[in-house]
Amino acid sequence: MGSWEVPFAIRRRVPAAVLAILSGLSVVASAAAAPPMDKNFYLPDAAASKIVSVAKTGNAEAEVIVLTEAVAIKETGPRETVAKFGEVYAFSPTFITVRREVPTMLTFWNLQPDDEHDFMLAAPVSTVLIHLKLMPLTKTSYIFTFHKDGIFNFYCAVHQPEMNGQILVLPPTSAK
Ligand SMILES: [Cu+2]
Repeated sequence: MGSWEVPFAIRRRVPAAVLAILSGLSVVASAAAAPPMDKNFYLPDAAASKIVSVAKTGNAEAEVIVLTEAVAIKETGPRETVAKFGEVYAFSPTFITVRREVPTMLTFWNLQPDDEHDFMLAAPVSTVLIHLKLMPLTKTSYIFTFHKDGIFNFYCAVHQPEMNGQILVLPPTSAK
């Protein structure tokens, strides 16, 4: 495990608060069964899988679709906003609630034809657990099973500081 390096292109766009979260992080290596990925992207390793595990197939008991939305972009404007803020994107929804131990399919729809996004999930202690690449005009699905309660922040590292969200993991219902 080495230290997590924020690529320069991202570093200059990631705000101090996020850099503080990301600094001192350990690299989470790809799970052995994971599909081939760029080395900058990974599923949870053994340690991270104690907090959240993912599967490509299986039975999900819940499903959430997360869109990437173009809030203000060069193709459709508004021009003044793009000039002032640069292109602005957001996840939709930005707040997701799941139950611990309930396999939940998260499907990301990258709606932009020419923009990559990603999904970087951090634990409450701010360790990066998962980093997925979300390719243009592509749906990316994994079944997530959280094993700890709490608030998990997620980020698109490409579009900081604006493209973020939170997953609230609640205890299982008493019926379970
Ligand atoms: Cu993005």
